[in-house]
Amino acid sequence: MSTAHSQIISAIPDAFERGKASGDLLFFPSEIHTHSDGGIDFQIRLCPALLQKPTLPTPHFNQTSNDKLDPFKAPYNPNLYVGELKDDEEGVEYVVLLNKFSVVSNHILLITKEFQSQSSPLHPGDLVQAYLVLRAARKTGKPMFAFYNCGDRSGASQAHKHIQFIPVDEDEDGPPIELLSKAARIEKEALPFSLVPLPFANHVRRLSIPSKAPHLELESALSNAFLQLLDLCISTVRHDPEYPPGTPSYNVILTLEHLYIFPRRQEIHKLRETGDLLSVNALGFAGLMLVKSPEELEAVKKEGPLNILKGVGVTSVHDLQVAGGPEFD
Ligand code: B4P
Repeated sequence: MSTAHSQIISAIPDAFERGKASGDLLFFPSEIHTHSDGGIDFQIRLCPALLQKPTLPTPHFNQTSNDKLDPFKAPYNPNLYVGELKDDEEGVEYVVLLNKFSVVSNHILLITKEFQSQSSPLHPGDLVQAYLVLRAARKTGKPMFAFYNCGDRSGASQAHKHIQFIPVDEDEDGPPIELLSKAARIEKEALPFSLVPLPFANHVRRLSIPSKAPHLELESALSNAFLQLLDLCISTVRHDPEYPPGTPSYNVILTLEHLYIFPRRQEIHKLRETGDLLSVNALGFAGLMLVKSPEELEAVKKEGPLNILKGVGVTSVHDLQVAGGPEFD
């Protein structure tokens, strides 16, 4: 395992405390409410303090940088800076920053040093570096999972390419959705599958990557899996006559064992009960929802997280076409 990735993981806790103490990292306390829906134990995080979060302008997801609005452009705030990584094969450099607006401790972002668009797909180097961060995190007993909000209907608020990482409990290998994927019995690991209990399109690939796989093998396994899922995502949205024109939006989740893509129709869900607008990002599809008031919490429980995700996701058209589709224990 690479020293660079281990060093990043080891540097996070001190950097987080430093960021908080400096006042440059804002931490918003929250409490978790578990709510079971469709076999997934959703964690709904109630975070009233987020109502105090400053409202930032949401830039358009251009292919070019808008320096004035880009918080991920050098020079980096030393109180949010964790370290740097380089993908030697692709020659791409990355910076690891702490999330300035943290709801979960030690939430980090892997950003491209040069501007790349958040509407662009994950490239082989992005996938490899993200996977190596996850591997280092698991090895040091501080497991994490990664997510990527791609496109302007995905819940993303920043246009500069950034993959995010959130820690999970030591005895967990990923977010709540991972349990469903682990339980899926599939015939061929090299084929994508869908989690059929979910009432929206979802494309998943199991990753069986040996821990000592050389860089090229890792890169090929991850980029092949990603391209398979992206093809399915594009074909899913093409089957939807009402899908808005333009580049599709989607959410990506990466764990050491699975890669997921969820096509997105819209960013915001209007809650039936309260009329509140709920912004959903990849974390919602991972099984982690965020609400800002007890009323919103009750409204989410009543409407059901899966119905909410169905509202912002896309209808599935591929379930019946999946070779060796999953069975569940
Ligand atoms: P995006 O992909 O653009 O969007 P996001 O995660 O949905 O965050 P958003 O900014 O929309 O925040 P929201 O109020 O919904 O990610 C951009 C990331 O960069 C964010 O993490 C943002 O905080 C961070 N960022 C912005 N400016 C920065 C700067 N100058 N330096 C460093 N980082 C900067 O949600 C508030 C927070 O809660 C977000 O961090 C979000 O990721 C997190 N969150 C959402 N749902 C959650 C859940 N269920 N559990 C835990 N955390 C959750």
